[in-house]
Amino acid sequence: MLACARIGVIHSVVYSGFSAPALASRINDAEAKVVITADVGFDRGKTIPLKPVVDEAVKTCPTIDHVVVVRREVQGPPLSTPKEIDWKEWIEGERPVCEAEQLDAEAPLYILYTSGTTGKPKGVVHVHGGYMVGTYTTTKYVFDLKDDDVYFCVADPGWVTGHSYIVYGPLLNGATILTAEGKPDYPNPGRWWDLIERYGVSIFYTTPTAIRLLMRYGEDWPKKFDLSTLRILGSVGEPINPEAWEWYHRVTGGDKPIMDTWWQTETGSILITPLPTVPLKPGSATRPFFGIEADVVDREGNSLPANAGGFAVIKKPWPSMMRTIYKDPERYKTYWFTIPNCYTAGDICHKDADGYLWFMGRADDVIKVAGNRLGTAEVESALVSHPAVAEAAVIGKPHKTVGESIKAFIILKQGEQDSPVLIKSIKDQVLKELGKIGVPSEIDIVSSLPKTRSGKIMRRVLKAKELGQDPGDISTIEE
Ligand code: 7RM
Repeated sequence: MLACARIGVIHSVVYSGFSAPALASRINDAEAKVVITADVGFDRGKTIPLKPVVDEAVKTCPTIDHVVVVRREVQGPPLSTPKEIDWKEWIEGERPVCEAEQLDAEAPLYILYTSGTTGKPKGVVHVHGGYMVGTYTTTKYVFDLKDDDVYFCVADPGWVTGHSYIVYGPLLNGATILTAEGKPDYPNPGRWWDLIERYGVSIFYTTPTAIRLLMRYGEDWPKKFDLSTLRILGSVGEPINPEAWEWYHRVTGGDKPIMDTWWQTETGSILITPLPTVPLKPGSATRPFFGIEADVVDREGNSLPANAGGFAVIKKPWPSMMRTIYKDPERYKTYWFTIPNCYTAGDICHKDADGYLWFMGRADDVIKVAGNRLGTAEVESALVSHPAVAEAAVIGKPHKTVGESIKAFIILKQGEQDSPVLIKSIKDQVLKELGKIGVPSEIDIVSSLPKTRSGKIMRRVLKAKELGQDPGDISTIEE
């Protein structure tokens, strides 16, 4: 990524789990000339071949001149020259210094494909100047970055968080970063806590889904390690439910502020977030970063009063906003013309009396029960506040009398058993938290949920399956 930025080449990082057709469609949309791949990847102790997927994909990619292979296996198959190049041989003998290409601030830096709910993935385009301003500034102030910090972000580089908060933001600040391959519970659920102790990590940035995964294994794992070097914590990717917030806070010492950062691939950098000095409310991303003007509005763009649910919008441009959807300017316009005079994020949200923003999920996922709009996050948060529940996903199903009924899919914590008594007590918990309107009429106990690589539950896949419909693009699904 950095080498490309240096010489002014546009990069497009993709998730290593893509199928050959999913990879080919992104290569072809971008008209890429070079693919860089590892021969294999490693996942939970297994070796995952990557090169064969690339081989299959490039058969249908006429623009590709070269495939560069980073060999991680000791004994790999021979490469077919001259099209295929061994990474090590490629860089051997190269000069250690390379002058930076001088570019216009608006020159494209990268394209990152993000899945739309339907149809083909969108190529979000970021540019050199504004993106650097946004990622540099937010990393510096949101994480109060100091020279002696060790900064650890566990995102996947194929997700925008990896771009902005492993690579560009921290490195523009000259930060010392730690990055680790693999899953949080492999070889055991102490993996990240162990790394924090070993490297003296002071800033740790992760996702609610990872926290909930680790919660399943209990508090003994973090307790085994010395986490006293931690100073500031971060969360990104979804609303963090209060249970997960409290757990994360407690196991890391009980006194470190958690920066719940709201942003999107399209925004490039964090827009709604606390700073370390801002009073926190678990579950709220608090208020806009400086320079950002955000609001909660109705469909016509009218500002809503405190506590009323509506659409999250940004009311003026900001440096790191995407500049276009690659080769699809019409699709770009939908962000700016859905609600007049602002950028529509596609999230539903409410603002409390202190001006704190509470994100409740994607507008597409809103469930309407007897005229009441419920955010998926509200119901899921109520479900996981039950001590036996580890993860929950809810969908709306068409219902004759109330419009939609709620169906929940639940993963139980280790050692818990499905039973009618348990289901009843889970429903009672939601009743207590949200009232009758939020109680699911159906609950299925499952062992996993369809998620993206960044841990977002793909509710539309659950819904399509439930209703016997076509799930659309599922290339970003992790399992
Ligand atoms: C960074 C990233 C964007 C969507 C966004 C929201 C959700 C992300 C938070 C959040 C509540 C948060 N980019 N989202 N962060 N919701 N609180 N702190 O995730 O393009 O992959 O997704 O993620 O729905 O629109 S993304």
